[in-house]
Amino acid sequence: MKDEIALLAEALHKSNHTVVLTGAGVSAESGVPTFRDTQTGLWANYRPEDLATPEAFARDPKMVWQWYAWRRQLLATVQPNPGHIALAQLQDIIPEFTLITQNVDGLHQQAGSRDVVELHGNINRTVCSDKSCSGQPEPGDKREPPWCGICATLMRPDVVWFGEAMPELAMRIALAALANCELFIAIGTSAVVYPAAGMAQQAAAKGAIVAEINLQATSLTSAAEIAIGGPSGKVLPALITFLAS
Ligand code: BV8
Ligand code: ZN
Repeated sequence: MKDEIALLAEALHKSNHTVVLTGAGVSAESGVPTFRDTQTGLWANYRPEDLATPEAFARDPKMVWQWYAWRRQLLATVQPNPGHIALAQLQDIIPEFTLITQNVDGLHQQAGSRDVVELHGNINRTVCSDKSCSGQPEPGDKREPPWCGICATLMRPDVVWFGEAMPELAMRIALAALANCELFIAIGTSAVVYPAAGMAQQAAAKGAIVAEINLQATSLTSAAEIAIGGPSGKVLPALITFLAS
């Protein structure tokens, strides 16, 4: 693994603009179950793909709201791990750096990363189900989900569900970064969910070097010039140490 880390450090030194795409694997060492891990406890018999949809919310808003409330409670007990912290340090070491995340947990920002591109939203934000309304719930509204204080529509988590479009600004920033990056690093993502899963190819099509850090092989691994098999919470700090040496 040392050789690949040296190769990635060299590619980072040479790159004038590096894009990193993270997935749930980067938060795994903080104790956050990855998306494809079987749901534990109360949610063991649900597939995330069946809960994170507008149809599920329309059918049973209370159950979907409680799933997110359970995930928020879990997130309130975890901290960014050394992988998140290393990515925040990397932003200050290399010239131009764009961090795109599929994660909705906000742990990159908690670790100090700036201008994080949240492709799938953020579980800690709640919005009115009517996209044109900026209402928030009345304080003390204990209904599950609470109602919008302006239009009395149901509130929902500010995340992108399956079948929903990406946030416009986040997507615009991501596509602009992919169009001129020289190095693209996919970290802790199974590369299953689109459009994020197609970003490595988009970067490669513009001549970028593609690298991957993951515990397991994914559909990106064979296309990656640099593939590092290991936990991001260990590999990323080792990369920072190498860059600083
Ligand atoms: C859209 C927010 C169109 C909610 C999420 C058929 C073919 C292709 C595409 C589709 C298709 N059918 C439908 C689609 C489109 C669909 C899609 O891609 N489906 C998949 C399932 C096939 N995509 C969509 O619907 C998207 N929208 O296409 O809209 C449109 C356009 C215009 C107008 C209207 C509509 C919306 C996708 C966003 C869905 N929302 N999250 C929530 O969180 O509740 S996605 C969800 O999956 C999470 O955000 C998660 O991040 C993401 C991807 O998963 P990963 O992050 O990769 O996590 P995963 O668990 O899968 O993998 C973890 C990896 O980490 C593993 O590889 C593991 O080995 C590794 N790992 C573990 N530990 C470590 C580690 N690596 C390193 N270190 C470790 N320690
Ligand atoms: Zn409203």
